[in-house]
Amino acid sequence: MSTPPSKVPGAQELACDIFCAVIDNFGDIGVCWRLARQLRAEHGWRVRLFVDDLTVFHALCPEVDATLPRQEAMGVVIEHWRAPAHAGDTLSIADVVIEAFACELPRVYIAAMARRDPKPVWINLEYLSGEDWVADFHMRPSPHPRYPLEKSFFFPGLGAGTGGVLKERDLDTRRERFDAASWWRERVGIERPGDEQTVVSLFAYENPSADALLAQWRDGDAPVVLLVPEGRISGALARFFGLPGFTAGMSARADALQVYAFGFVEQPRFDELLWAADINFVRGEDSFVRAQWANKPFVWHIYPQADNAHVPKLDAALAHYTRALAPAARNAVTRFWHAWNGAGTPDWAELRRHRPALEARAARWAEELASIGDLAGNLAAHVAARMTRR
Ligand code: TRH
Repeated sequence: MSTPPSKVPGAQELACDIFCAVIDNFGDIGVCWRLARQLRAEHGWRVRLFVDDLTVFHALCPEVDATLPRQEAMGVVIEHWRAPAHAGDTLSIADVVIEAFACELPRVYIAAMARRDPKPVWINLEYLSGEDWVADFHMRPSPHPRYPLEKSFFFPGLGAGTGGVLKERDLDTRRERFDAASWWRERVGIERPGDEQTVVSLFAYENPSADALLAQWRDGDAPVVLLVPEGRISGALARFFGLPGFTAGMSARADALQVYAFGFVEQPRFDELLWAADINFVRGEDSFVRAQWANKPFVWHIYPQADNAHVPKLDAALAHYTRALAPAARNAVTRFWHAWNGAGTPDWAELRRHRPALEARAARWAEELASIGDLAGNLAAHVAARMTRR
C-alpha cells in the first residue's frame, strides 16, 4: 500500500488525543509513544498523549519528567493522566481521539465529544494479533449506547485487511546505516564478535526454560555472545552464574557462553540491540514487531494470558512467519517458540542448524509485512476517509 495522505485536503493540521493506561511492563506506553511520535513526525498531526504512569514512560524517554503535569517531548504534548476522570486542565476535544487498548476515556471528555461539531473520529486501538478473525473486525464501528457517537475498532495485525504494525518511514535506512563496529565498542566495550560466534539478544519475561537454554549455550560447540537488557529475565542469569544479581554493566562467562548485561535504553535506541545481534529473543508486542523489522531470526516470548488465551495468537504469528519455510525449518521454529512459551524444552542446536533458512525468511517476511502498510499510515488514511465522507 502506498503512503496515504495524512490530512484531509485543505484541512488544518489535525489534532489528536491519545489516551494510554499502563497496565504493566512497557508495551502499552511503548506502542502509544511510538504511534504518537510517528503521527507527529510523519503526518504532521498535533498530538497530545495522556499517560497515567510517567515513571514507566520516563524509562522509554528520559526527557519525560515524571513530576510534571504537562510537558512536551519530541513535538508531542504529554499530559499526566493523573486520575481516571482527569481530562486536562482545560477541556478541549481533538479531531481524532484514540483510546489505547480499551482504556476508558474520562466521562466528561466523552460528553464533550458528543457536543462537538463536527464529532471527532473516535478509535479504539486494540492489541496486536495475527489471528485471521482480526481482518473481519478491523475498523468495525460501534455506536455509543447513550451519545450520538461512533467508535471504531482498529486492529493491528500481520495479514491483509488488518491495521498492520507500526513502522517508521526511515527505519530501513537507519538499519542499513547502523554502524555495528562503533556500537560494540561504545555499548559493550569490545570489538564486534567474529562470524564464528553467534550473538543473541535476550529480552524476555521470567522463563522456566531459561536454565536449559543457558546450559545448552554454555555446553555447545559454538560460542554464544548473549546481550541481556536488565529486567525480568535477569534473575535467571544471576542464578545460573551463582551471582546475587545480574545488573547493567555486568558480564559473566561459562565455557562457550559469554554474557553482557545492559541498562534500559531510550526507545529509539532499542532497535540497535536487535541490529547488533544475529538472533533476537523478544516479548510482548512492540519488541516483537521491532524484531520483525530487524530482518533477523527471532524467538517470541508472548505476553501470557489467563486460560492460555495467548496460545492461538502465538500459533497465528507462527503461521504467518513460517509459511514459506521448508517443513524441517518450520518445525524447528515452531517447537522452539512453543518450548520458550512453556511447552517442551528448547533445542538450540536444532534451531541453529536452520539459521541460513531463517535469515532468508526473515528478510522476505519483513517485505510481506510491509506490504499491508504501516499502522500509523493506515490509521491516518482511515481518518482522512472518515473526514471526507462527512
Ligand atoms: O514490556 P512488554 O512486556 O509489554 C507488554 C506487551 O505489550 C503486552 O502485549 C501488554 O499487554 C503488556 O505489556 C501490558 O513488551 P513490549 O511490548 O515489547 O514493550 C517493551 C518496550 O520497551 C518496547 O517499546 C521496547 C522498549 N525498550 C526500550 O525502549 N529500551 C530497552 O532497553 C528495552 C529492553 C526495551
